Amino acid sequence: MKYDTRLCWLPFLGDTVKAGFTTCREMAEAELAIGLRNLGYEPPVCVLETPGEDEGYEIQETPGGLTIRGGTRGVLYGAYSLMMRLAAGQSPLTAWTAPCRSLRMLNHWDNMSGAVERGYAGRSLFFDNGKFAYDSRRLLRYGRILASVGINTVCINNVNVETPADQLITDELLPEVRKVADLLRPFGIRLLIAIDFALPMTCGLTTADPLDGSVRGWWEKQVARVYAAIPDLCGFLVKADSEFRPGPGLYCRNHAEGARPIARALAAFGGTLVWRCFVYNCQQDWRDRQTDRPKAAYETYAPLEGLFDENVILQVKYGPYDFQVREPISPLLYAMPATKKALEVQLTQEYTGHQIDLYYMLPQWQEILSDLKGAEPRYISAVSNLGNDANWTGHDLAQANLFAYGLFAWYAVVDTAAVTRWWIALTFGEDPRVEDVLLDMLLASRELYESYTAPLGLGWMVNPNGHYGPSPEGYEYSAWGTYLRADRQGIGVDRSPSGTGFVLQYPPDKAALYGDVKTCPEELILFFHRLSYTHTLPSGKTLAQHVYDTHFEGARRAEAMAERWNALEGRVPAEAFDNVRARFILQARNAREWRDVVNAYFYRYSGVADEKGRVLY
Ligand code: GCV
Repeated sequence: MKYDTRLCWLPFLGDTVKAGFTTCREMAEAELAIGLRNLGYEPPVCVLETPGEDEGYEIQETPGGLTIRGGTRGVLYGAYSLMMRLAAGQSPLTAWTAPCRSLRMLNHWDNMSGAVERGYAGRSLFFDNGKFAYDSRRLLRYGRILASVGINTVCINNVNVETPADQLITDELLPEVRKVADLLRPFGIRLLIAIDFALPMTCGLTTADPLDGSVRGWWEKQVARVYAAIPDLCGFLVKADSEFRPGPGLYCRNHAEGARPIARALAAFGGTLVWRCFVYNCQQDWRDRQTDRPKAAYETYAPLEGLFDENVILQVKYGPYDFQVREPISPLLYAMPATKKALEVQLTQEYTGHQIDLYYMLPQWQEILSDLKGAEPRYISAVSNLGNDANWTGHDLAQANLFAYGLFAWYAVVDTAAVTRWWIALTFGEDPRVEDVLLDMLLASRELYESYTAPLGLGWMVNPNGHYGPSPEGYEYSAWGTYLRADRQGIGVDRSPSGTGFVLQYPPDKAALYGDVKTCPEELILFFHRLSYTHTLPSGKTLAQHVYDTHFEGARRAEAMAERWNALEGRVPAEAFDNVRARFILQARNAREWRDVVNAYFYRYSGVADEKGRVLY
């Protein structure tokens, strides 16, 4: 069969989705009619809805054919699963499966202008020029792609709700939001809307103080209006007191107080308030050594355990900084066991290569989850990597991150290699040579990217603002709280109990592990400790030599990856071949630049000669 990589991983469904349905069951039957025919599968497939169930499903053999039995949304998930299994040459049968997490969210950072904040795949799928502007056929395909991997909640607007034009719940824009909700409903997808904490003031109130009665009443009225338009809305998403966005701090209220009036208004309609915890002082004085940015979220929220309403979910980034390549898990995720939490990951490659460099995230997510054993958040959210580029994600191979995210969100623990192979087979067919090469490349991509960028958990050596390419001190002289504090003696911040004390926010076993330089995992050693350049790492190398060696090796491997891809010419569709080849060439160049800049930086500060004589400047 002819396949087209622009279609993500469902080429057997073609590029048209039937419209006009209201239920997942109708959608499931329509999709099966197209997909099974294209896959050449003839036995009858029966779709049965199980009363009282929502998302679970099973696929069983019945006389002469197959039966998908599932809940309201489960029947659609079952239909995609069946077709995706057949398409990859697997048995279609599945025992009953239901998701580990009831909210599997995708957050777009799309502005009404059409620009996507931290977007590397073109412009918004939803907005342009201050208006809703989308191709509804493409939005139906978007719904199909998301539903095929079980994503059930999307926020289409940026958490930075900055201009009056970005406020989606106004009388003018709400009917437009409703149309999108209607389009996505048959895919089992509900909307979240990002709202501005200070919206009451944009709309004429003199305050947004959450303890003010008029503010409470105002939110009640707005929420009632929104639910009249979209009765199955999931709820609101809020970024407050964060990076210049207004929040309860303006009124000396804490975040539980800040969330309460909005949460109560939503609760009346069964709605959820997703409240982000990306809170820190972004105007920090570099001389202030008491303030340590990674400590901020825990300091803000942990004391509020038990004070948030039942329908509030705290959305916490996986690391205490901001989606760096290597960070420890945020200590807030181990805290507040009685509070609902969502793990936030970032599919869009803000600090991880801008969808130019290859960076496959599933191994990292699995690592996060295994570290969180016993404290796994019940919900999950990912910042979208999608845009209006023909291939959705800029880099063809970045589609793998969306696919893996959906399965990871559903199953929590997955077989990394099996999921990755499944994506490869669906996207590129079943050529074992292509599978081998791609599997290797994807699974090694994070360590590769890490090896030529900021070393040993240090982070933040990126060019400011854009966050692509090297600039070791790009953030050193600004107020964002991301200091490396390098000098002739050493580099890094001491976060042990005798330093900033950040480690003490962890459970005791983790605090002991990270707090002692002798036990701290090597890959995080500069996150937690300040070390001299001649410090001997567990590998036996000095810090400086480790940096030189990893950077030379990383740049070499990036080059080798580009060559390995070239050998696949003719085995993958020409458009995909060219798309990836062009990016691998850029990645190899980026890796060389990182190598030279980071090595020179460490050499000049340390004066430690490279024992192989390669670092000369
Ligand atoms: C949406 C980082 C990004 C911002 C982003 C912010 C957030 O700081 O650089 O673009 O804003 O995270 O997650 O809110």
